[in-house]
Amino acid sequence: MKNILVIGSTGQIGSELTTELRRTYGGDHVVAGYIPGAEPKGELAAGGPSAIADVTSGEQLAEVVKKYQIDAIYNLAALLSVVAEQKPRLAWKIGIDGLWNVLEVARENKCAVFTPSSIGSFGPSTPHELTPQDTVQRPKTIYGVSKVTTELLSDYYYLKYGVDTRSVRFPGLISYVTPPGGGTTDYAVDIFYAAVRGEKFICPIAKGTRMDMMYMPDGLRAAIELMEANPDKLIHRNGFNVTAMSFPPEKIYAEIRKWKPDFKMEYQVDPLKQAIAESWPDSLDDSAAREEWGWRPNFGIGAMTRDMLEKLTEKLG
Ligand code: AKB
Repeated sequence: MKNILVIGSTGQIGSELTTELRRTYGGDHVVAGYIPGAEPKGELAAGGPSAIADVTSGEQLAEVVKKYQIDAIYNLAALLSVVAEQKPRLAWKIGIDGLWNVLEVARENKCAVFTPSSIGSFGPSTPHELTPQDTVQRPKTIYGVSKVTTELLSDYYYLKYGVDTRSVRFPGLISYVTPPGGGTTDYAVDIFYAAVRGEKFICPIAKGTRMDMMYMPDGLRAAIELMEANPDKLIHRNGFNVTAMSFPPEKIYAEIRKWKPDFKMEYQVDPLKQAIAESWPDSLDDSAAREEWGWRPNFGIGAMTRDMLEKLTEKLG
């Protein structure tokens, strides 16, 4: 059985991905990597081993990889788009200097590496409708610059050293488990918390602004299925367009109101978030992922909304 290290196991994706990987590969085979101050708790702490795995220290990563005889690393350490604009140096240090350390450790220890890219790797000059797999990537945010670099550096390590690097360009991920922090697509999660708490939602993104989104169970499956895909079938590697739905704020609001007719939303547009959102695709073409490794989402906007409302209502009591 494969041994896996999840770096960033207590974050929005990591907390659910670690649990899902443990279900598939067994608890003892999946190490929850964390940084001090963000220790795993509850099920995450009890379900298997955990270890400090800070991407800014190559030596420390190497120790963990050797100790647990790691075969595959899911590297989820990154700042999201809005917070990265406020701390560009830190975003680079974690996203790129950190990735360098991960790739070096992977090269020395023959590990496969998954590092997510994002719709943030595209920019204003990218075609916005059905954004192709291979197209212009000239983002104007540090998040985008670091995601394009992530894709290129990961490709480089594959081509030069044969490191098995793979990634997807995640859209906004919607989940009821761990809230995201500092992203442009966070509103699509926050709106559900407001609806379930019976509060009015103040929307930071303008009416008509479409972005790609995905329900977390599909996001987890995308990462795991790509890492399990037959390498002979992969023409691309870093990273694949994947999507499940694309909507503007008024569409998700209307969808929630089917279940909560009294729910209210008002717009107070945040200029930074809006500028980032407008520079991203309106909808992705994910046919390369479908053709090369059989990607298919299970949740559209209706099924996702229903499940989110149900699960969040249980969670918030
Ligand atoms: C963000 O909004 O920053 C992220 C992303 C789409 O990469 N959720």
